[in-house]
Amino acid sequence: MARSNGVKNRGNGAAKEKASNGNIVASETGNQRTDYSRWRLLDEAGCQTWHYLQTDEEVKEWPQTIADKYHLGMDTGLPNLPPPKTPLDSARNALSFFSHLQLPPGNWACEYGGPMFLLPGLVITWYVTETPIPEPYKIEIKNYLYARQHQDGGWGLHIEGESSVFGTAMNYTVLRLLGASAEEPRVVKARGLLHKMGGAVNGPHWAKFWLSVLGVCQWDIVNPVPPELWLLPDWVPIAPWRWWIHMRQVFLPMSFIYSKRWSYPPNDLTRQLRQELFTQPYESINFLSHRNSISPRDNYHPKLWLLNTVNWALVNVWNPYLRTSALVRKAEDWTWWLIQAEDENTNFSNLGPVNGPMNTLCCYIKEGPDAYSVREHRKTLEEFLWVKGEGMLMNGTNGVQSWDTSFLIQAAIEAGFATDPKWKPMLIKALEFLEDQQIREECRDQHLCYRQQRKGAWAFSTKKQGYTVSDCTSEGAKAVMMLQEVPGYPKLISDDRLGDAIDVILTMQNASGGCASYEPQRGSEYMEYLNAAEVFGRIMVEYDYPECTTAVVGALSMFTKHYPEYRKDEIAAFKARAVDYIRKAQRPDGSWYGSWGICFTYAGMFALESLASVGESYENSERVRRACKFFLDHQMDDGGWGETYKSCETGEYCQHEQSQVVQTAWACIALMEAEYPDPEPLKKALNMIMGRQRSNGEWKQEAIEGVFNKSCMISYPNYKFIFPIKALGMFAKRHGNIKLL
Ligand code: LAN
Repeated sequence: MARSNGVKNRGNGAAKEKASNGNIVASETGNQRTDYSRWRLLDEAGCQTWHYLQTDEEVKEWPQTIADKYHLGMDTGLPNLPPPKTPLDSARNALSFFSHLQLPPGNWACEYGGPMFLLPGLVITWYVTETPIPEPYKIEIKNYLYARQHQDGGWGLHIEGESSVFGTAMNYTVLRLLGASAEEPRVVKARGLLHKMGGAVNGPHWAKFWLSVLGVCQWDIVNPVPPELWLLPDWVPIAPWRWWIHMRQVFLPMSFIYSKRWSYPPNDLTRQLRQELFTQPYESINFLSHRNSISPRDNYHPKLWLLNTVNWALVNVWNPYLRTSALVRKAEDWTWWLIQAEDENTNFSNLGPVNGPMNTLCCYIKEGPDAYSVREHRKTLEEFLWVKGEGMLMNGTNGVQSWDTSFLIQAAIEAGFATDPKWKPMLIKALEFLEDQQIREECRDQHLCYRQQRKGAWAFSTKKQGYTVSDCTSEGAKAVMMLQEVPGYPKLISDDRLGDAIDVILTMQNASGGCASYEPQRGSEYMEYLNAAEVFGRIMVEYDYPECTTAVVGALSMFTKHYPEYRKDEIAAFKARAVDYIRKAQRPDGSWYGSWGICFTYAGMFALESLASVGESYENSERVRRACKFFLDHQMDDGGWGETYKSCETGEYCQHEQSQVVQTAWACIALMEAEYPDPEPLKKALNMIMGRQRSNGEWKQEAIEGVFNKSCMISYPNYKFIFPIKALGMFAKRHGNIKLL
């Protein structure tokens, strides 16, 4: 399909919502809007990109699908379904709706927004690399930012978070770079708030870094990011290869750019920004003195004395006196080698939405504007973009492909739908997708670039991105094993290939017995003393996660059932230690802290699944009874559960004012895994879930579901389909498909 993103006719500025061929119109709020009937989502083997069609011919040739319309917030025209009475009626209606959102390669997609610090990195990168930004993108990114602007005029770290300097300074900059006038009332309001918070000098490290790249701050304001650290021998306890992969892969290009002190040459617009972002004239600011200035709203994880001392020494002793040019060259050469390895191993997708733009900039600095690397980066950066009713945003990864597809398969099987001929084609397609997305070989120079074994793994998004995650591999393997067991389904993934997945999983255990995310823990948790990002917690190394550990336990248990002989003793020992970790991670009040979903509700569901896998239930385990009590103590009057994101920040359960469909489904699954004997709380909860279902089978979006690094929330919009289907299905299996509504 031809790709075309420019806009020929720049709207007439007068019409209301409907545009015929000019595409762009002004809405009632005065914003420009693109014509939503022209957006299309293209999914090529899981690589998802949005396209804005120019001509009526293109529109005719490439019709808009139901999935396009749904994601764009348009009317899907899907019919009303028979009103559900039983849990399976409700699950069937939900799957009926959700099946229309499956994309041609077999996967599901969705917005994966939430963080408000991602678009700025991308837009600044486009701007400083002089990458043309298509007009529809400019319009819809501005729309998104206006739609997400808080009452006070600012933006937070994530969509639900209170306004901060990070969110406000960066998104203000984006609006201006995309053409918003400094006099536009919403921009004026944002600037007012930013000034009230002390201006951009009070931003965290990453804000200072990006603004220095743009040439709006001076590099002196950025705390050191020395690439020399990459020259440390591997045995050194703080060597970067030991850090959590997201931190080291961001640190890598950041240190290269920092070392170059590269800034975009000033122009009229950036000179204006120099005056707008601060509370005093740019020329009078002593940038060096603001290295550690930070507003309290941004300072989630204040830097500790150790890091402040190290930074002082780097700025005052190391940089001026000891950092020889030979050392600089060596460090830059090695970081550049590692950057290229990352690009090559991910086909320029890169690990995530922060290092993607940064690596792009490194290639631009090193190889020039028209280099192959820069052109490839420009293409893959598109895969981070998403369009929804509110406008265009940047996703937290290049999609949720393998993860959501694995979960959907499992939920459908749980509800007994796999044997229904109606759903077979959909599930076979989903299986084909997972088959296509299993990673089949190791990376180039795996050990030199410190990559984890990955042959046989699944990534969270795509094989192209190519990073194994303990639970993504596990959920993928579970989905495949479960579906290939069902009579009538093809065996697309051989025993050997499942064995490869298990081999990867077996490399993932921490000394504690628990599992982390991308790799086992490689360094001490004391490394958090060197956490320089200020806005996030628990970022420096991998940790144990009950969620990831449970997925691994589940995959290993299922695998041994099918293949009892393969690495039998290792699997048994791994599992025993993993479940032991789950037991130890339980808090005295019966709960587990969740790191990837909000929060205790999410982790509790997983932990109880782990315990169930070794036969611990309400009847025979005090631990499980304690966990059930924790859940039941938090059930709300309407039968649901609701926990706010504050739980993740504070580490204490924070009650939401309103019950949430997704969390209620998680809690029901938890109680069922525990074999809680009384079905009444479950009936009440499922009754609430069914009551909120629309007549076409969908549920509407409620509060944000996911989290990372304790402080930043992220959306998992497909969870509102997947987990209710699973909970309703499990209930029917255990307590009968009885009338609930
Ligand atoms: C994700 C998304 C998926 C998530 C799960 C699989 C759910 C989890 O169980 C393991 C960790 C993982 C893979 C995960 C790690 C951190 C990610 C990649 C994210 C939360 C999505 C976005 C986030 C990434 C770090 C965002 C960029 C921000 C930085 C601080 C670099």
